[in-house]
Amino acid sequence: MIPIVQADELDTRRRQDTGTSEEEQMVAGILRRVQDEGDAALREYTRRFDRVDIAQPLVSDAEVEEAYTRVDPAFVEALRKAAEQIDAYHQRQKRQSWIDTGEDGTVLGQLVRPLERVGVYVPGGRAAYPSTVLMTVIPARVAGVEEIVITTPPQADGRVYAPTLVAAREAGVTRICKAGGAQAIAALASGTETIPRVDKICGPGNRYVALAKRLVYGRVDIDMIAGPSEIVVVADDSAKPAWVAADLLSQAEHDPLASAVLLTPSRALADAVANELSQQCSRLERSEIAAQSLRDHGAIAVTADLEEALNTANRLAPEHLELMVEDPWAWVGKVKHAGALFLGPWSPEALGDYVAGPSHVLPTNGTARFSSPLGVDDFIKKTSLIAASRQALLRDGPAVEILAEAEGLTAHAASIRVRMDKEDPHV
Ligand code: HSO
Ligand code: ZN
Repeated sequence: MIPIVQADELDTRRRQDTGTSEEEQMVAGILRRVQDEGDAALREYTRRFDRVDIAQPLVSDAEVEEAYTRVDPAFVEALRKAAEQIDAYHQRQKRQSWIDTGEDGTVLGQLVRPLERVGVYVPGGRAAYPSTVLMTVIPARVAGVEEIVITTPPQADGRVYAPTLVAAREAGVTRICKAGGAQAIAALASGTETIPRVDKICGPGNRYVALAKRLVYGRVDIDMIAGPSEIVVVADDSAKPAWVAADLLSQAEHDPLASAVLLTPSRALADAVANELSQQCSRLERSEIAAQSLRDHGAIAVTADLEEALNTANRLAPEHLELMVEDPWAWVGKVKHAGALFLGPWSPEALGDYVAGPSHVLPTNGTARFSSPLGVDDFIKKTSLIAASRQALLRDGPAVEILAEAEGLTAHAASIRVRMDKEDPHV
């Protein structure tokens, strides 16, 4: 069921789904109405699209507490373990402001400041991953973001999926709103009576959410627009076929559009993994999704050697790259493009999806060529700082004057010249 192909036939470039112009117009209309009419428009869209009447979008503390009674205590415990390890990993990513004093007394520096308010979109129903709440909210909290709002569509009974509420509380969310789709993005981008306008919107969503994020970008910042999940496993004869197959399936079960690829120089391993895949896939709860993913977007390629396997992996720039080879550390230097790298037999991707520590929000669709996993850096910004001494201005002023005059900007030059009087009694 999984195609066996040549390495050079593999290509991650998938058609980007940007939406039709009608959809774009519809989303633009939603953005406009929410901006003009606030909560009233939000309520109406929730009635129309989610078929439920929400008196007001904010989730109360009582609702969150009630959600704890609807989940297994073992789930809360596992979430806490994950949260602790995700927090510890992101603590290491924090950046310090710096200030440097030069010999002439000039002080230069860079101040690191968190964003003030961040919004996280959490999909509803089956696509709701409480783990993604931790993986987006914790990096923001560690960065020092004071207000973190999540918004998620209400279920038919008007409540929010209980595991999402629990994950939000555990992660340190400050406000939870019942709103989904483009209207939720609109509310976060422009603010309503109950939902504050945020500075950045993160999180995955359906095509309408993605379209809305694209349209509000510029007014607010957004994270990446996530594509379907991907894994590339590079393995040699030292790998256990059953383990390789299990890891490929763990990605394939996400989505019929997900992609799982094995690159190996071993023909024997390729055949054994193909065999394992058919056996293990049929036993899965989501076997139909996984089978479709393997058939349409999966592949096994037998390469000339490990070198070629690594080169191919770099060309694909996958979201996840597992190295299940005899000496994985020896190959780390060859990895140029991957969202997250998993080394050795004891590091299945699922460990990273939930508890290892790094965020599982990673660059997809080959964008690991130029972008990074979601982390603390996504929630900070920098301010540069200049405090020059008189000596420095007297020394550098003439250069400024020349450059300013070359650009025809004489007011710039004059602002230097007025300060150049060596006899000035004020200094
Ligand atoms: N593998 C997914 C993340 C995820 N897995 C969430 C389980 N839950 C995207 O990289
Ligand atoms: Zn996953």
